[in-house]
Amino acid sequence: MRKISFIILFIFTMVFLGSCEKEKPEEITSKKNIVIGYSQIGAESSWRSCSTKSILSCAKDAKIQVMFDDAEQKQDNQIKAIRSFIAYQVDVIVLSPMTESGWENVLMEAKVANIPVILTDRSIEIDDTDLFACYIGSDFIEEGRVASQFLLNKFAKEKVIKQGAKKDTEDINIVELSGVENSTPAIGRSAGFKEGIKKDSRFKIIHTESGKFIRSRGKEIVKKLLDENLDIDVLFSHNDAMTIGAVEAMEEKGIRPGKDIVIISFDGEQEAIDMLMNKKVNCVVECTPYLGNSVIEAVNKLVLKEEVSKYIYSRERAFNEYDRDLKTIGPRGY
Ligand code: GZL
Repeated sequence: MRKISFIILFIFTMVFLGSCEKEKPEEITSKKNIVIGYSQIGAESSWRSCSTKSILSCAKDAKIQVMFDDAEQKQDNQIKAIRSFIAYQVDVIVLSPMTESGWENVLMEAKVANIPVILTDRSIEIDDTDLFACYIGSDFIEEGRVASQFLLNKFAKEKVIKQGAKKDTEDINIVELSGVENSTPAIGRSAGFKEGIKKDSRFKIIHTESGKFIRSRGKEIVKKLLDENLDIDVLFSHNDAMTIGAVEAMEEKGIRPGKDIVIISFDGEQEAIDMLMNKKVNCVVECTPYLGNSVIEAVNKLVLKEEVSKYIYSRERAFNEYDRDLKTIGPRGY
């Protein structure tokens, strides 16, 4: 079934795409038709769907053909797709790796076939970094640090957050809803956040569980914890999809999200920004899905054998309840 969908999707992506956002990547000077193989993780969040569209539409605008494969959240499917791209002798492979390990062999096959690999959105843990041409995406550790800084500021201002708390040194209990285990965003956001909250000994992560970046899993986990009467002061959620599910679980229990439980989230999806404006979420750390321009520019350079920076990090910001300009946030597009 997947093979057929692969071919159909390939035809689809060449026909029904909107235009690329913002400025257009510079036109390629080489004559040949460029073909790239693009292995995408899946469609688990609005963020993911937007990141796919960004790359496909920018490729279309640059007249670059795309062999696209949706791996349906399975690394094995990504490895199979990469082997198909190698067999087809694409010019460049674009890979959003589901998790950080297990890529050495297939990337060595791409190297032997002389096909450069661009990592986008997520990175990999590998000894030989020559096996990929560049990484284009977020600095997730920095995203985690930014989230911790919000929390440090908030609790510095509001010492006592629990009703009837006896002293302002009382522990602040944090539940961590993590993303896909061993994925770069889950590893980085957690590491950056934990590094930051060390500055205030009241912060205690009392429970960590993976919701795999999926809304329904976020809801299930938080419902279970609330049913167990876990004393939660803060929810640290690795993406907006899980946050939205968690908010549903809280409201079904009569708990006021953003007030009874402080909520920090990542991505910057429209629904999360709306919740921030409605005071149901306290901080949203942006993770831009608009990587298409940077990816296609890197493709063009690699085809021309030009130098490409090894790490190309997105510029991102955070939104929180203390911002005075929340109303000026434009449509997010995802
Ligand atoms: C981050 C990306 C993550 C998003 C989630 O770059 O890999 O995966 O934060 C998505 O929404 O599932």
